[in-house]
Amino acid sequence: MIVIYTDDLGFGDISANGTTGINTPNIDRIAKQGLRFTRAYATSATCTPSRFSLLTGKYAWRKTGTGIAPGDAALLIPTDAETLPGMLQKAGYQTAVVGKWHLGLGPQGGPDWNADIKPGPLEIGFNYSFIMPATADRVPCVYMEGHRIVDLDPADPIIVSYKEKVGSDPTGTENPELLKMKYSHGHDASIINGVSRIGWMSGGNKARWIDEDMADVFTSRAVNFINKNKDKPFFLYFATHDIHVPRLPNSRFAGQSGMGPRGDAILQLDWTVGQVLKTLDSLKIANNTLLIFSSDNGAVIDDGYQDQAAELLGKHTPSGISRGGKYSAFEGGTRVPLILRWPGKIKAGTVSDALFSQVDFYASLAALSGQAITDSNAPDSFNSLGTLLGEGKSREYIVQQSINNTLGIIQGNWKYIEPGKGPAINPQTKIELGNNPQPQLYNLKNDSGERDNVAHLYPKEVKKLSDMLKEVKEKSQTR
Ligand code: NG6
Ligand code: CA
Repeated sequence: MIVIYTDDLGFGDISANGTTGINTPNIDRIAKQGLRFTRAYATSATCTPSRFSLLTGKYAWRKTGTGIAPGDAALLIPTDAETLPGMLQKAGYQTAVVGKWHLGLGPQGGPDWNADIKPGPLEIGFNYSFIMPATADRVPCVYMEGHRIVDLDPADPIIVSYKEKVGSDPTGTENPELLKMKYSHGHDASIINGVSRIGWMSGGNKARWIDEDMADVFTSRAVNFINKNKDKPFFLYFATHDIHVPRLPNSRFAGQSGMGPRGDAILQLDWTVGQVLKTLDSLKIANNTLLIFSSDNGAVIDDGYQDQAAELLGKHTPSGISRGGKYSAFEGGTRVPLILRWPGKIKAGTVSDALFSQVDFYASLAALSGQAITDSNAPDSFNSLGTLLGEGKSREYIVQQSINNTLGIIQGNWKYIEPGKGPAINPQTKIELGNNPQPQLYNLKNDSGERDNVAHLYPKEVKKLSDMLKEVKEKSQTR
């Protein structure tokens, strides 16, 4: 099994979903040979909580501290509960994470970057781990393999702070003339590889990554893992950096999309997917490998760097027909691409309009590998294996979480958004966040763009959905 989990890729960012402004032939090939979903959801409109839910089968909003994690956060996933990779390990799978982590590392108080960094992926069920600790726009800008930072020179130890400047490296605020890509908001601290980041770091000079090589580095580690494990059951959680900021694709892709770095990053992502497909073909294991392609949250245009994403967007619609984007309680926050391929098991070239939530991967893959889930684990994960294989049955309801922890619930074509605190629009990203002090109700069938709040016309529907949401929140387990 392989899960390619992309970052900030919107529903409308791939040609498989009908976009014409950009061509993603490799991603489209998964769809041609498999099943494409139109109503699949990440649990949250940001990265950390979506990943938390994916790996634990639990809504992240049940646990405090699972919002967007700083780069020096402690491990957010408890080591004493079973996880998705841990469950698959028990089923005899070799498990790996390659790419973006962003779920914290180390004990309370955060990691000591210069020693063994644990607990982390290896303590929650992965046999192999090659990760960036948080995001590419957060320090420390280094890779980690297992418990250690790759290429760390003990004579040049790493210091990281999210409170104040450490060391004497230049920063975005002090030395903007050193920047190859300027920030638009936030991202004004330590400069690494000509780009200022969130947070400060010093030391670890030999270990620092080159953003332009990142897709190559992660792809080679993912391909190596597949090669090494081709004869055994394996689970690869391949969490790409693309298309998150800072968008600095390799020179092979720079300038190729006509949409600037954001579009070029999509082409680089498509190349990455192509390398995985090629590897499965050449090893002749495509037919017995379930391949899942999705994203952790919806699209964002300006996420903090002046990379011309807005200026060069043209007619491209990253969120497709949905309103809002990353961070939002509107559909653009969590309705994401989902495509599965499993030749012989999933019918080629099919499309499903069934409701699916990523929180269900856990129980669905448990069912697939014959594992029972004990009661306290994966409390919100339902076995939706049939849906994933194309039988078309919708999840009973979908719960969505915005950056402001405003929750929405979808049942059938109705969507309810609870009264939310927080701005209606984020002034920096310009994204409509879906916060409204009044209840909101939309009929997604007639009004997929959530333009017409009909809460006042259907008070019974509002009551039904708000009661359902209340029950989901009050219970500690929905499964
Ligand atoms: C925000 C960052 C944004 C991005 C996001 C996390 C600022 C102003 N914005 O706080 O750039 O890093 O966090 O994205 O700093 S996520 O996809 O990992 O959730
Ligand atoms: Ca993300």
